[in-house]
Amino acid sequence: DGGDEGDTSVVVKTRGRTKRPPLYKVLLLNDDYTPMEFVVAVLERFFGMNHAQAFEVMLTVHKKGVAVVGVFSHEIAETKVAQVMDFARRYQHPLQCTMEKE
Ligand code: TYC
Repeated sequence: DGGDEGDTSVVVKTRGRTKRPPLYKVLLLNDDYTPMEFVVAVLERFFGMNHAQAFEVMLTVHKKGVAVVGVFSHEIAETKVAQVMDFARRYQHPLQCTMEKE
């Protein structure tokens, strides 16, 4: 009787460090040619900002040269960068967006 169900034992690891996945900052860079309204539209469209927030962040980039526009997992950060770069290229603006490990 029985005997053909194999070993059902489970090994449970109870200790050890839990490593959270690294986060990545998405950076928007200033340039002399991309229209301010286009940058505001990018921040609204891809980073979920309202118009006032987007305008404020755009001005920060314009004045300081760069700003962090969001912090995401590696995959989401890569997607945001690609979306912004594709959108800028489509409208032939030189806007640059990059990511770096936090
Ligand atoms: N410096 C640009 C201008 O004067 C505006 C600008 C802001 C461009 C932010 C890029 O990431 C940027 N038209």
